[in-house]
Amino acid sequence: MEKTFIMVKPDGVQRNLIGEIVARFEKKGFRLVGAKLMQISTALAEEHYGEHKDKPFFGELTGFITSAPVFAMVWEGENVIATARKMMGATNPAESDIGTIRGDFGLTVGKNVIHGSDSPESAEREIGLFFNESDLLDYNKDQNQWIY
Ligand code: IDP
Repeated sequence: MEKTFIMVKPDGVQRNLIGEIVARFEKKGFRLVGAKLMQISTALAEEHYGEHKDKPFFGELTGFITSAPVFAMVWEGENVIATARKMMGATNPAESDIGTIRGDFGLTVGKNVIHGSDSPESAEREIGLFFNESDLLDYNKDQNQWIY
């Protein structure tokens, strides 16, 4: 089953949105397989956002993501990578549809509440950066028989 890396960014944690965001993924039918509240180091931030290292906002982005705790998660389910991106909404909250997480809770691209992997390759890389294999649990959820 497909897995993706989802992170409530510092603004989402400070604004008490962890529960709201977890609830949306739970209610959709996805299964939480790992989670932790953590403070990201500069080295991890620079590696995670490595594809943006030449962008003018790279310093702002890594500075922001290391400024306060984040809530890192791994979610599993059919088509979870693409579906989570739809649930998050467009990168810039000004363009995110209402009903999406960024559309409902964000106003600016720098503080857009949530991160989610954008491809299977990113998901594998990001899960590996933030979690050990042993942090991820495989357990039965009886509700799955009513979802699949
Ligand atoms: P994504 O988070 O939707 O995948 P990316 O293009 O990978 O979007 O950008 C990573 C993050 O960088 C965004 O979520 C956003 O917070 C931040 N970002 C993107 N563009 C800008 C910008 O122009 N100024 C400040 N931050 C930006």
